[in-house]
Amino acid sequence: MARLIVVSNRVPLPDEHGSPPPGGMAIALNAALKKKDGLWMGWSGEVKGEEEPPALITREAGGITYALTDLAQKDLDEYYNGFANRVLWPIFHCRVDLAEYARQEMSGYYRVNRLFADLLMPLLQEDDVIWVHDYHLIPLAEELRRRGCRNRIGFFLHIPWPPADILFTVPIYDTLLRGLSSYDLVGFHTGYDLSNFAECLRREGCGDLVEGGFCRAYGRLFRCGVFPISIDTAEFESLADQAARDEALQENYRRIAGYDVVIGVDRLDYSKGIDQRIVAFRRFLQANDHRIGKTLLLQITPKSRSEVPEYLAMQKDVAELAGRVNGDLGTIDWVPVHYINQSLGRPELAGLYRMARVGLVTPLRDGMNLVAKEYVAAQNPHDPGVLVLSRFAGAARELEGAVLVNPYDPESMAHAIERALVMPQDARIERWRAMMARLREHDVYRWCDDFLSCLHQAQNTAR
Ligand code: GDG
Repeated sequence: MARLIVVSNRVPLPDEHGSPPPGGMAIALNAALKKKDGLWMGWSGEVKGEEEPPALITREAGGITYALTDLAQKDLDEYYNGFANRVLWPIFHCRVDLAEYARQEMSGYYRVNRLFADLLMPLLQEDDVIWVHDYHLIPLAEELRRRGCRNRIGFFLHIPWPPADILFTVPIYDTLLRGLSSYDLVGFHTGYDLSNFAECLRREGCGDLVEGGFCRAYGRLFRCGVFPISIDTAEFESLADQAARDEALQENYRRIAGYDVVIGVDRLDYSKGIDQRIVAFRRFLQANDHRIGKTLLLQITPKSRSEVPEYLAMQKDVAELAGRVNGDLGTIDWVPVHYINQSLGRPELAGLYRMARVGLVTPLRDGMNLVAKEYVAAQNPHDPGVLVLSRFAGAARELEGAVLVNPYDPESMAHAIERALVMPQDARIERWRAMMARLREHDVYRWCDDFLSCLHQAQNTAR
């Protein structure tokens, strides 16, 4: 049996009982790894001294081998905080204005990819299948091939692929494009991402899609496809059911249970449109007097990437904005924006999704957005809430029962919130059923199986 090797920047490690950490993707990949005697490689999350030689620490848990490496501070600053999160992340989310390109960080990015290739090569067996995740590791296949690796290697991009003119603002965009041509399979969330990728190749004059799900580029023929990621739908449904019966949790929610709750859940990230959402919520309250004192926005936003300056600045901006709306509109007994800048447990999150009448998921751009899917899966089938979803989230291409909005237009968002709140029950049920049917059929296990079965058939060849 071919082993499965997963490589990602961070590795979600199991707890002391060997159970995978919460989160659909980690659970699905763990299940696939367990079936295939698998190995998961990535950064340990620890920083090592500059002088210490690179090394892999391996450990077994729950039938999976974890191979982890520490990174030097300089590597981390240049590869992760630098090129990955200050160039690729903003540009792939069409925020060219926020990209800070530095040649040195780009070399750090390639240096860490070479390090990953050096460390992984000795662990590989002849028929291992390798699945590389996300923008941190685009050059990994090319580096492995240089070291003689002939295994099947797949790549999945968790974030959007940008339009050509946006990608071309990265000074080394051609090296990134070429790097992808070393994979056997390159996967995206949506057809839009795939067609942007193809457009980049065409405009560069170095390739295009060809029939049958293939791409010909830089003299190579490899597979390309669309694999929309999803959630563990059944698990989320059952978490929400349990939360609805959990007296302690319900007691916790008592203070907000009498209000119409509109919920937002996002990592603190400028791509998620959190400040635009708060502005739209203020507009909604101002335009709908009868909602004053009766509706609140519950915005749950764990901190992320605090080492990157844009994220630190945003932390302050969002907190100030929430405070301003509360100061301007709040009363002694009503706080319009409940802003929680911490991570909550998944059962609690599921319970809050269930109690919220509106799921307000309005990223400015998002590869998929799992929160939108979690909100749907957590609803009460007899009295579901309404998903208000940005048209710029990958999820908008699947969740046809959502009320779609333009997150740049506060008026239309304000209008959509009111429309969601007054939507009759039968219309809510009809919309919810359509979305839930999709999520039941296309859960994260299906995503994982679809990608891996395509990868098993794929083979990069010179053409
Ligand atoms: C990237 C792409 C793509 C959030 N707050 C809490 C919490 N969360 C969980 C949510 C959800 C996850 O974090 C966020 O997933 P998203 O998909 O919304 O966003 P990214 O982190 O940006 O992920 C994205 C994804 O990769 C997968 O391919 O969909 O487009 O950007 O699961 O529930 N979880 C807990 N407490 C919180 O406070 N427990």
